[in-house]
Amino acid sequence: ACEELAEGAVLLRNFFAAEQPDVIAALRTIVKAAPFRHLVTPGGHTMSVAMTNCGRVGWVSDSSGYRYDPVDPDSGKPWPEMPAPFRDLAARAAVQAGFDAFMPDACLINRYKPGAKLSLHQDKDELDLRAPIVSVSLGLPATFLFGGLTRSAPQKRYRLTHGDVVVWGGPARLAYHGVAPLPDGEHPVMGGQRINLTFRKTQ
Ligand code: MD5
Ligand code: FE
Repeated sequence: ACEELAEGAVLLRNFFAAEQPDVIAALRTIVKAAPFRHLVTPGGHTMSVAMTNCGRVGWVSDSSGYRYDPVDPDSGKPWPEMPAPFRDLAARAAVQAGFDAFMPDACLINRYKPGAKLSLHQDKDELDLRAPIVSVSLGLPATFLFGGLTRSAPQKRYRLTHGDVVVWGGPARLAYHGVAPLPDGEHPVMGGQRINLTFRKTQ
């Protein structure tokens, strides 16, 4: 089932059932090589969401700013490669949403434990804003906040659950968005956390 949340934003509920075990196995391998860490924002705040990456470049933040970096600053090594089940899932979702030939070069992996949140922001560190962003939700349900093109625009709330995929493109690509503090819970596959895979074409 395909649901248009807003112009350019397509929600695919429970999209990845078939390849779920492959995706989760690949995720565990990535996290062993590049463990989750809490990044510090340029303003000096430690993020409540823990992050890691796979792909040619990874999103990082430190006191000097945000950037996409080919090297994991914690290990000094390249980020783990983007595994085939990740690539396939992202490409398939983009096609389903009406984009084709989506070739992400970065996958930011966000981990929310209860209480973790993502404040309202825009994703604009990527050079090609015509490419969509594909996000895959795993584990505990979260409330996603979807605003408009200005910080003060009214927000809609969507509950995203395990297996939901959202393709953010067109006018939704630059909308302000965030995630409300994660409620406590236990998910049968993922335990007491929510993980979001965010696929991007950065160049
Ligand atoms: C998350 N992550 O649930 C979200 C999924 C991030 C982030 O926001 O920056 O790591 S990606 C949601 C997204 C991306 C691009 C545009 C819009 C939403 N949008 O227009 O609402 O951890
Ligand atoms: Fe974002």
